[in-house]
Amino acid sequence: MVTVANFDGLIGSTHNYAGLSFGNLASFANTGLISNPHAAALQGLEKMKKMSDIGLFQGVLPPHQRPYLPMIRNLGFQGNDNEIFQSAWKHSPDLMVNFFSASSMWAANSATVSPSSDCNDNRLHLTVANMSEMFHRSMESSQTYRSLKKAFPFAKVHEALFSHSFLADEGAANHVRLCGEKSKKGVELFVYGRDAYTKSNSVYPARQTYQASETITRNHGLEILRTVYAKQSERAINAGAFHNDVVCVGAMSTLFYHELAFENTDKLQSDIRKSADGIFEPIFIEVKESEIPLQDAIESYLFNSMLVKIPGCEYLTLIAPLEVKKNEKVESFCENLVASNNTIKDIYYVDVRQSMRNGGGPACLRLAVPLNSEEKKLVNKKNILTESLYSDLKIWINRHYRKEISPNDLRDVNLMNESFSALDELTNIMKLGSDFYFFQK
Ligand code: SUG
Repeated sequence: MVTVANFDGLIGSTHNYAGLSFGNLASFANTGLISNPHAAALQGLEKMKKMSDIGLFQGVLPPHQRPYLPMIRNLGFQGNDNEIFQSAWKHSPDLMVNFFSASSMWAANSATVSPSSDCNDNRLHLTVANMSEMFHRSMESSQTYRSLKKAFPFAKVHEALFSHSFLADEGAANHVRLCGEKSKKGVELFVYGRDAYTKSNSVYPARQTYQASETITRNHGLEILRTVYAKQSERAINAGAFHNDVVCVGAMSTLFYHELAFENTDKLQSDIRKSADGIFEPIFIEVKESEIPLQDAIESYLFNSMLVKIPGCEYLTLIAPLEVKKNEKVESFCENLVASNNTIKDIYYVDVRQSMRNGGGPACLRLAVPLNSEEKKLVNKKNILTESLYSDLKIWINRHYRKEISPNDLRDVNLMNESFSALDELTNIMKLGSDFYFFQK
């Protein structure tokens, strides 16, 4: 029996609004706002707790070292930690903001995951995302690799693809796995924004290439017959759908998406039908532009809801951001959907507003990992959200996290020292191993 576990990124203590992601409208619009890392981390933790309380398997991935000293040193700044901190702020303030981003919280971008039943060696495969299109995110991959190896010691964790725009890869945010109730096999859908050989005309960056997706399918040993590629529409990218998971979500045999999400929706549907032949009947829930205009879909992040099967329920439940309720059109669409649809029959709301202001909704915050019953037992215990880890993390957040960070506060050396003391303590709470954060110093 395969269940989908969710591993959320624990939100780091330097969470701030630096407007680093061009093409991500929320990140851009909220540049310079004062952030609240304490509230952000608690919102993320409460979301995890809620998922665990409703019976889902909930995991936690630790935040990364921020500010990221190895990169500051790599750029030629010399001296002890305090000296490189001061000198990099003096000479390269625009660079420095990148090293503070708490962006590893968006675990959907940590890796692409293929369950063991889809892979030719019957092992769970994960490929760490290189995030090569965004400088502040491209430095996540080495720590993500160590983190995933630790959490899934039994799995084949692949290092990130070579970090170049040609192989730009943003992980599970551009990947959906569909399956039926009976067969173990599923269909894997890879969504890309551009072909690396063709010039892209999109105003905003297309952050996933076809070549990256294709490489992952080879490395995971997926069946060609059960693999589908689809191109994101340029219109969606230019409207602010920087990842496909901003306009599409799938679970079990259901794909729920906006009419304008893909370049060729008819082809997408027929390719999925062909790939699913003999194992399940796909269900497509397409939301028309006339029902919810793309702009409302992106502002409310409706499609960045998680679509989950709660144990004991025959149907699927949407775990939506509170922002859906703020948009009358989207909220009333959702009410009608759950009342009239046989597949998605319930909706829960979660408050992840601090993350949302940087363009990260409920689905961005988690990496979905389908696990069979044997694999569930092999997950590193310290990565599983238990009552005791939940309460330790809550105390830890209350002790270490600030309630305000303004752009200017990033220049405060105490913020670096506070962040490192917090990570030191987390090393112990999650038994990460003494070299987890500071081995590269
Ligand atoms: O990569 N925002 C993230 C949001 C990622 C959302 N993930 C998914 N859709 N799966 C990004 O654009 C903003 C950081 C800043 O501006 O400081 C940021 O990186």
